[in-house]
Amino acid sequence: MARYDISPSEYDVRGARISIVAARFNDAIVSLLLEGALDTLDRHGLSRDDALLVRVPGAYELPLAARWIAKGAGADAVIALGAVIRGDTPHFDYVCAEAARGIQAASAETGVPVIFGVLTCDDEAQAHARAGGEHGNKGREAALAALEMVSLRRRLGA
Ligand code: INI
Repeated sequence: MARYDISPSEYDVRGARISIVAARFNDAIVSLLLEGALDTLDRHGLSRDDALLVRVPGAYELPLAARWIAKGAGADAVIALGAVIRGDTPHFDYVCAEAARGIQAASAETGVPVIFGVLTCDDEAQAHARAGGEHGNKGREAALAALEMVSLRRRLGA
């Protein structure tokens, strides 16, 4: 049976062009996700000097910028990073829903993996716990997902 179950030690990402689009809203959290993602790319041999970093106002703007990058900038994968934290109004639900839906649509429409690295949390403590705290760093996990998808695409010849 042919197997396509690629572990980090088997990633094939030499020369991969990874772009990151990061929301500026909740920057204290997003910067931690960004550092986790960049450090993970470094550890897999991709220089942060070669990565494209684009900032947008908030998570709601991530999908459109990701689509622009995926279509125009020759990216092998785009990592979308943001942090949406629940407030007193339903605004949170709209921002989360559109970020998730739009990021999935950007992937489907362009064929470029667009990775969902957006925290959706009830409060800042939950966000910190997932941005280098007790639940790890979701920016790091998003970077690993991007590297795995690049590797999978190369192995499948897709
Ligand atoms: N954007 C975020 O990235 N996180 C949030 O928590 C957030 N909240 O809570 O409002 C948020 N709002 C801004 C939104 O993403 C857009 O930038 C704005 O609505 C302009 O389109």
